Amino acid sequence: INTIAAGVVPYPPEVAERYRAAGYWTGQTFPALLDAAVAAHGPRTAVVGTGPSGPERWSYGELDARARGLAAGLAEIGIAPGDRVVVWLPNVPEYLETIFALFRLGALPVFALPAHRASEIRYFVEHAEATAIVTVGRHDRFDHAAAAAGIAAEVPSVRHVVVAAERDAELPDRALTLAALRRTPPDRLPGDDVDAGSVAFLQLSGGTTGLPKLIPRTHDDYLYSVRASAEICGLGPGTVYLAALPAAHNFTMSSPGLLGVVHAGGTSVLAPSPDADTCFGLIEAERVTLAAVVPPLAAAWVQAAGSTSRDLTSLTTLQVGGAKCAAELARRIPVALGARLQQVFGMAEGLVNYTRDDDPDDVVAETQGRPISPDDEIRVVDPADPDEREVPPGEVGALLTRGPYTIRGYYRAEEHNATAFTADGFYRTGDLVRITERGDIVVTGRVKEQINRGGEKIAAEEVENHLLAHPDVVDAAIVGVPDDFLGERTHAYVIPVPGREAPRPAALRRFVRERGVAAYKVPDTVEVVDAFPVTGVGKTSRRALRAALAARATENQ
Ligand code: J2J
Repeated sequence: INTIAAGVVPYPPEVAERYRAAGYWTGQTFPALLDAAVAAHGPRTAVVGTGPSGPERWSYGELDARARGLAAGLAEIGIAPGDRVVVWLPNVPEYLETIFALFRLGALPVFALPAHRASEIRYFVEHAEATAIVTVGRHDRFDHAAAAAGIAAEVPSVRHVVVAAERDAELPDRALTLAALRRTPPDRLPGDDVDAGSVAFLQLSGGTTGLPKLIPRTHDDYLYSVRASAEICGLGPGTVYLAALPAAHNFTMSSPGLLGVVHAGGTSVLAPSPDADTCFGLIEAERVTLAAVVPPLAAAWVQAAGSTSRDLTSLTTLQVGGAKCAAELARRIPVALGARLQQVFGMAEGLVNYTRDDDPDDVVAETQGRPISPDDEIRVVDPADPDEREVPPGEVGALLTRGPYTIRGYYRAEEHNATAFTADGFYRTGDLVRITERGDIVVTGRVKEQINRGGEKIAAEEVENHLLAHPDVVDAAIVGVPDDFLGERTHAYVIPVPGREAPRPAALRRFVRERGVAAYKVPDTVEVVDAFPVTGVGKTSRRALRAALAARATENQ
């Protein structure tokens, strides 16, 4: 079976053929990935974590039995191959059970982050025409199940809300518990016959425009990146991986992440929270060997390591990615944590770069590594040149990429795709980079209209649109300003409707939060102004305005 094709930009057939011939695309599907793990490592521990019913520890055999049983229950309520299902779960073992159940069904997870709130989830549900939402009850002082039920009541495509909760948990109308859907695991399920060239799931983009984008990834392309990542990072059955960041983030999932661990037959430990206290406790208790974090977390862990009584000696590698890791921080990591650093520069659209184990220390500290695949094509071009000519070797330019696991288009986004991709299929990453003589990538900045708040991506326009929804606001501009801890935080300039009382900064922040957006998108600071306090950009682009405002806000720090 082929899952979905409408709204997906396929790889050109001759390119797909080349990737198959080169051995990158092997025809392996997600169900086959789990089959292989069960066959080779059945009794080994696949996942450790705390779910709604308490601590869990499942072998590969148990994970598979649960996934099959849940798949059967989901099929019974009408979830079918090709259906999109929004997975809105924190780091609980049921996350893995759910995604493999959906893969076993040939249904497509749409990965939401636990921090997302109703306005984002509603958009994913509508854009993907999802038929179900899988979530938890109360988590992080927010009732996910109630929010999901509210969306289900408004969006006609959604027929079910499934909640990872105990069987007797109190649930909103129309919601079912995941436990109530568990059946006797059947031998065969529709996903066993899925075509590896078809789309396996929809991943989220960091976003640069008013609306987030969905990223369609195929079994073939994604699992190539997972297997190759597992090899680069030296994963094996002895690997114990700590998922400190949200499980659904592309980094945690695939670089080499939870799926790389399944491929290698190792153990994944799901951290309920990324703080040093929780994670150091888990590292000690489970003898964690590998963990992945964003730079602000790495800094917090380095700090905490000075006074911890926990035994961290099992940790051999700390991966840092999602945002630029300062060289000073990079150099402190091995000293403070007794672990090797690996820098990871990746994106949910595809391309992932790693520093390698045998790289010199300076390369590991100062570069963001090099691509996974010999067939990752990299072009560094002059961002101001309409013909996008390459800059001379070693100079800074905008990074374009194409390759065996980089998408050719966002899901149902024809108009945006026309600017996000070149005519010959390169993805415009929006990152500014230079390539060292050795061929390593150094990220130096970006040209995209996105703020990277400690690894969490914020599209300026999306937040501006929320501010513009306020009746007393006529215009708004969001800019990123340097922050010691996060690398960058957000500052909003807001112009009130003339003649009316200007809304207060705190009220505007509350307004954005109450529209139901992830907390990390709420502007860190708001400044109410009569006019944007920069001159000379009046008639130019929004981008030029933001750049000038950001420069000004930074100067005023
Ligand atoms: C500078 N900028 C970085 C880095 C990502 C592995 C790791 C990270 C992501 C990810 C991912 C950076 N230094 N080391 O998907 O599989 C910024 C760039 C990039 C954007 C992508 C993975 N690592 N970035 O962060 O889709 O701007 O993926 O284009 O969330 O994060 O963001 P995202």
